[in-house]
Amino acid sequence: MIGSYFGNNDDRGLIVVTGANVIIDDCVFEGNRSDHGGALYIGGATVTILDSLFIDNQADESGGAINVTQSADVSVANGTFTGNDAFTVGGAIHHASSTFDISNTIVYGNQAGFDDLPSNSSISGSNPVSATARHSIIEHSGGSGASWAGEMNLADGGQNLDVDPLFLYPEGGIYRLGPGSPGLDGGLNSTNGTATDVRGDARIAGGTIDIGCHEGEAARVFSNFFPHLSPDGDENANGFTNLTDYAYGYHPASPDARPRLDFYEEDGSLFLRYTLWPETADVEGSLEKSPDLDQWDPLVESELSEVSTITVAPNRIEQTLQLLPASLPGYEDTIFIRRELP
Ligand SMILES: [Ca+2]
Ligand SMILES: [Ca+2]
Repeated sequence: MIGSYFGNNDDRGLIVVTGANVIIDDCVFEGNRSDHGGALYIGGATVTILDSLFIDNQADESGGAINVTQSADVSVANGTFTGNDAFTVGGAIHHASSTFDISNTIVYGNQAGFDDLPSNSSISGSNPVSATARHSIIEHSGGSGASWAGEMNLADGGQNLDVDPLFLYPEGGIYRLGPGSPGLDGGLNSTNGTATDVRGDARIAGGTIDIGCHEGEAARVFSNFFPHLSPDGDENANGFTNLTDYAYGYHPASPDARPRLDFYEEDGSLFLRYTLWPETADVEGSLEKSPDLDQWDPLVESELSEVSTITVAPNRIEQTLQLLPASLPGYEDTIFIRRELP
């Protein structure tokens, strides 16, 4: 089974039972719900899961995304599990009396009702035939070594981390690895022989496979945040392009987007204030000055002083800059400021 989408099923995405031998590759399981294993119930079968994404699945009992049981033999390589929820244990995965191997996989941001053990929100297990995790980011696992959460009944195969994977834009459903993600080049090449990741890009970049279903660092640019929107479109019909809304820290589909550059005077000083997404690589925008709206020159660093940068919403910061008039000869009477976007 390659490149399928299983979404919003009220009675789970897929059931694999005794005798079956299945490969699941480049699949997305989203928003499925069942009693055991919101997306997948694997009873006694041999199943290999590769480069697949499990988001927002829900189990009324154990295994928010996957339930592995009845002497099944399951291996997961380069999975990404987030937003899954189990009523009891195994927010992402529950394994019982089975062989279970997990590698190069992200389990982060899942929930379980039985939260007496923090690891229950990620993975729970009982009576394994054999179960091992390696080269994975598993929230509440403690990471490889002495702090490893043994109650998962999952052997520590080494190189496991308990850290934020730094998804690019999880609030917007973008689970690619952002700049500086610990998942970059964190995997073990030998556990996954596929040619492509879940998006169809080359599975190994930079010589070492990444952790999770996506390969490669996703730069903080418009096309990665909003892959389905054209920069020149106007999704929210506010008169500004999608790229301009984004450049001013707004979601292009938000009806409240009001891109603007505030320019104001206080105590005899001049200030500029605008919002933007932090650390974006494409819309820093250059500030320009003009005495007459005709001739425009760049505002250079010595003419500006950063007053403050504050976070005003998820993925949105507000920056205030002071203009230093002493260094702006020729602009004593009038100055026009604009922010040029690329
Ligand atoms: Ca890589
Ligand atoms: Ca717009």
